[in-house]
Amino acid sequence: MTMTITITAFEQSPDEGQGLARDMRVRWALEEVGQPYDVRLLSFDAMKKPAHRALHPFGQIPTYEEGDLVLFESGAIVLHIAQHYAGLLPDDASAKGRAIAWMFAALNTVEPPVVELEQVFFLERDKSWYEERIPLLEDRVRYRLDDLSNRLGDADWLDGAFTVGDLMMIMVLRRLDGTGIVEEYPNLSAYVARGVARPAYKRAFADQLAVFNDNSPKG
Ligand code: GTB
Repeated sequence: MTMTITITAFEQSPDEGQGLARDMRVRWALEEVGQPYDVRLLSFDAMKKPAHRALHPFGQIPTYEEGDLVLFESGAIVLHIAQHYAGLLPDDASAKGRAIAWMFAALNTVEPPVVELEQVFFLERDKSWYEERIPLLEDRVRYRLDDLSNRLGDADWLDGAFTVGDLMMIMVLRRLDGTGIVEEYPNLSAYVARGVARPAYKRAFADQLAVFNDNSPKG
């Protein structure tokens, strides 16, 4: 018997529907494996209330509920989906291990400098060090993307067929939208374009955009 899957997302995402909040990676994974899901939308206030903190110790989105199972952390959620439903991991045990390694590489090796850049960009613009710090942080991102680009080469995906590793890496690279950095690497730019052209991505993106349009102050 299939159990209903419920995830949480922002009622009003600060990214205005650009699909940069971390529910997008969970939505995309669920679309890839063809699992329907419900979404519980949360205000910033509700995210910090005990009812939500019981599901997520840090009072954040996304969370994932499926029967008795409650998960937080987008990486853990996407890995759970990939391990329990076909479509995001290869059958071969070694290839599966490598796909999971790429997922962790996206989260632990590539995303941290991307998030650091993003945070300075959004939160420290008025600081005296801003102009000096941004190029340093951009170079830290390039340091990772140089290697990622070299490894990808002219392949379509990181290791054979599309996997959860590509899904997570593409979501992390998308966080650089607007900086022009990914565009410095034509193969990474094409890689992201291939990811976002996938029908599952498009469905997930449209669903999170609809939330923003339905809940935006002017909408
Ligand atoms: N490590 C956790 C995970 O991967 O699940 C991080 C979860 C997280 O950062 N959640 C954010 C959140 O709940 C939303 S996604 N923030 C509220 C809080 O901490 O109080 C991060 C995010 C937010 C907004 C944009 N944006 O507007 O572009 C992009 C990403």
